[in-house]
Amino acid sequence: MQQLNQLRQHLREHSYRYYVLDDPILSDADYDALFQQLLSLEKQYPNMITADSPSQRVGAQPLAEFQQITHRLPMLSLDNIFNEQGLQDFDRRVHERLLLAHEIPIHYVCEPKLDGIAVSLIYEAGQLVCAATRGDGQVGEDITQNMRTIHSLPLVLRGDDYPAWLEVRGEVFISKAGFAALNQKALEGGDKVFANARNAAAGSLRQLDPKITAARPLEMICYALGFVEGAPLAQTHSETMALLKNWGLRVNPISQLCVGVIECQQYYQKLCETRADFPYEMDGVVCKVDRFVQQQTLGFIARAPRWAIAYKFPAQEGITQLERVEFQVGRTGVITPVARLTPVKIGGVTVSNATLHNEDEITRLGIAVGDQVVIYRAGDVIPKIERLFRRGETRQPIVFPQQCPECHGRLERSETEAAIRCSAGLACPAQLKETLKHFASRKAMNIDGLGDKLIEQFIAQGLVKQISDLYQLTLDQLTGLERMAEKSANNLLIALEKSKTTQWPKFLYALGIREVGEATAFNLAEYFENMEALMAADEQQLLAIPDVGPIVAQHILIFFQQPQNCQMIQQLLAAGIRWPRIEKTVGKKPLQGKLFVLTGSLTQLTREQAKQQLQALGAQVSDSLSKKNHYLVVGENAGSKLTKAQALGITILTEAEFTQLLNHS
Ligand code: 5U1
Repeated sequence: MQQLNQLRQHLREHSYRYYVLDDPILSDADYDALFQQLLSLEKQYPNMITADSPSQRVGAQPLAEFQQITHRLPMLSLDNIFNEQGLQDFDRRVHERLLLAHEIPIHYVCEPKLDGIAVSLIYEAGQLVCAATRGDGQVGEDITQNMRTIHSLPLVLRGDDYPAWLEVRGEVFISKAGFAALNQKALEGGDKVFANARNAAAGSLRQLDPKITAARPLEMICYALGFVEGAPLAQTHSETMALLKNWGLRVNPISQLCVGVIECQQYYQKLCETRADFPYEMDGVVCKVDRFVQQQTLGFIARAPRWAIAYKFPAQEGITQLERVEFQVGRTGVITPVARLTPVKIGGVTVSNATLHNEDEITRLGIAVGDQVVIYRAGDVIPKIERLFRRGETRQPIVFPQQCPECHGRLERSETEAAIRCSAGLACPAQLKETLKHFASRKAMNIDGLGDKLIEQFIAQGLVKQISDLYQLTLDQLTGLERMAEKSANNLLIALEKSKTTQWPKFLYALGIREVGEATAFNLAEYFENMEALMAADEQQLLAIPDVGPIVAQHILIFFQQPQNCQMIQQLLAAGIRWPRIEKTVGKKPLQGKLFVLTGSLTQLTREQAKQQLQALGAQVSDSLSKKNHYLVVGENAGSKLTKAQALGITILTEAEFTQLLNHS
């Protein structure tokens, strides 16, 4: 046993030197020989195999599905800036919020923003016990089995000074070389190639069989802590990164402490010029306020922190020929011209399609088929045609269709927007297909296994003419389809059944109301307790909801005025779709009878949200302070109420204490 443990420890140390310190002292062959030694010893003594052994990276069993994981702290995204002015503005806002004079430079840490997938890792007692995707920021998917296959990720932390419960966040990615090799292998095997390294990384993490993931060249670099139990580990981000590195986690060696915004700009400039020399794709620089007390004071806005920003690299350009233009019909019937291009490599990615947005855009660009055009690509954004580069020798004008290219329905041009739409609604197979795709998507009803090809077959065979038909599908119908074995058909029926138990905001989002994205659906669901209340809402009520402006309100009103939409909702509910009722006012009310006053500005919630949450817990919120009050919640720049509350002996809560109270009530 001792020999086994020593061998494992050696292997871990060599991995650490190789992946984290970038300073190996063993050749690959020597490392392999050690690893083989471990395998043969473990074969001899199988009952001595431990889950944290370097040999146990690939789990034995594929999963049936990914479990959901609720993050103990939300996984935030970052706001973007695109130029030096944006950086200056960010720095000014930081100074203002910290009440610091502009001359006092802030300590920032700058690091590359990798173009990958954000992941959370949990180490309990130093053992990797859980890994999850970001998901919607609140709830992600359990990808522990897959993350264990990443060799640069320690299954056990080094040392003994780590906290009992440690959450670490970072980016999973595939290097440029790894991506090229992966696509080469796919080509040789006759498989589909990946469009870019980010998609390849995302697809690799979403494999139910960890053996597939293990064959993908995934890497991870850590960049933040999540929830940590116990006393703060350090005072700054840079100290924290040093701790993570000591514990065996890979952090970015080129991150840099920058004193003041000028140094941040210099860092950005240098990285922008040299980014092609790095082994992985990056799409910008992340600038973070280094000191945690300052981060805390700055707080968050919506889903992004005020103490960090993503400073994106400029888009990359390339020149190629416009071969033809096709017209696609979207979920809401909008006809979008799509340019088919002679494939061209831009920033390491092959681009062969670009959006042309609408008819006005084609006119503005003045382009024709056969022209040489300049393509613009910015990170994840769909490439677009920037401008005409050179007219082709033979040119064919781009002619916008007079009727829907899919169903030959009548086209309508709206008075308020440049879009042209097919008027056929769900009678148009393209709109039906996109509607079903949206309905089944992960953030909506999350119907596993209901992919594009299957939806196309349903529509072609006339099995699904409207959303609710999905829930009437039978095993016989499914097994009659191309490439649909009984097992897959059964799995789909199970997934459909499972999707019937959903959540109110998800169902609302799944309905596909124009301009109602995930966040708006969430806000609507917070405000309107049920479908009846939402359907009965008037414009004024809708406008009171965060995120809902006059246009969105109109779309919601129009949606519910259309009888076919109301009928669709009825049919879906009749099919058994349901969600747990969120009890707002009945049941346990832990703050019943408590009288609160809020003062100053809160960073994590708006006043209104704080008020609503308190009311939901049974508390009352008043504007003026008297001795009847139990609590005063103090945000930033609190005024005279604070002194008055102190004089009256009222309990004063900081924002952090208030958040804790809400979370634990
Ligand atoms: N390098 C780096 N990337 N990145 C992405 N740092 C970093 N921090 C992030 C994200 C989303 O979020 C912070 C709010 C922790």
